[in-house]
Amino acid sequence: MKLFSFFNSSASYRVRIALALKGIDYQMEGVNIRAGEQNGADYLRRNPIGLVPTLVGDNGEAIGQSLAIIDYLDRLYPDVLLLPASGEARTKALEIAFVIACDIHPVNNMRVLRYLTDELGISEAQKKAWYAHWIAVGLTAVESLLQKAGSGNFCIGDSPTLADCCLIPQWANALRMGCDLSAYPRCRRVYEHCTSLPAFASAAPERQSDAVAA
Ligand SMILES: N[C@@H](CCC(=O)N[C@@H](CS)C(=O)NCC(=O)O)C(=O)O
Repeated sequence: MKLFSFFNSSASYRVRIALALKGIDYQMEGVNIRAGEQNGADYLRRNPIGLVPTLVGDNGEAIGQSLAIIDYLDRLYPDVLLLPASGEARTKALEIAFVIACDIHPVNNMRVLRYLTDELGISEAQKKAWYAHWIAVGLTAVESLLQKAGSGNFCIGDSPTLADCCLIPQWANALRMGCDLSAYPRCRRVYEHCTSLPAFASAAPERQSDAVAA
């Protein structure tokens, strides 16, 4: 398997966590999204939306969208299931994952932020305020879902799920962007516990071979 990813991309980080939790060996090829490599013809042939990550499976098929990739990995490697097979835990894991992947992440994606600054002319301070605003709206919801789920070291239950694969990268990004995260103690506990585990630690941006200075 080959993962096309960027070290600082939170969607790539979700997939790296899943691969590490399942103990899957894979090759990594860096796609420098700051330099626009995600919009090159070669990359677009594999992933027409022009975003990372893309996973090329052992059969040569390219899959885009981090949540679809994790679902694919769950089908192929079901020993460690990240999307619980059934019941309330599955629904709760999807709900948290979707708040992060569908509601928080898209409005704070690099191309959206660049459009705001480069095309609409907002200032760096306004961009930071935009980012922090959507983080606050989204993490307030996640914190409340964690409370409902009775979270502890993980978002749901006693083992990692898709929800943790999404929360850890989103929290790491918010930290990097200097957001005030004091109002989300349940999220913080999950982040601190998960990042202390070897699989999560090995997926961290600074541990990737394509990591470059900001
Ligand atoms: N829904 C996509 C989101 C992918 C995504 O937005 N990736 C970002 C990095 S985290 C990206 O490639 N950004 C490049 C850009 O904004 O041009 C997924 O889950 O894979």
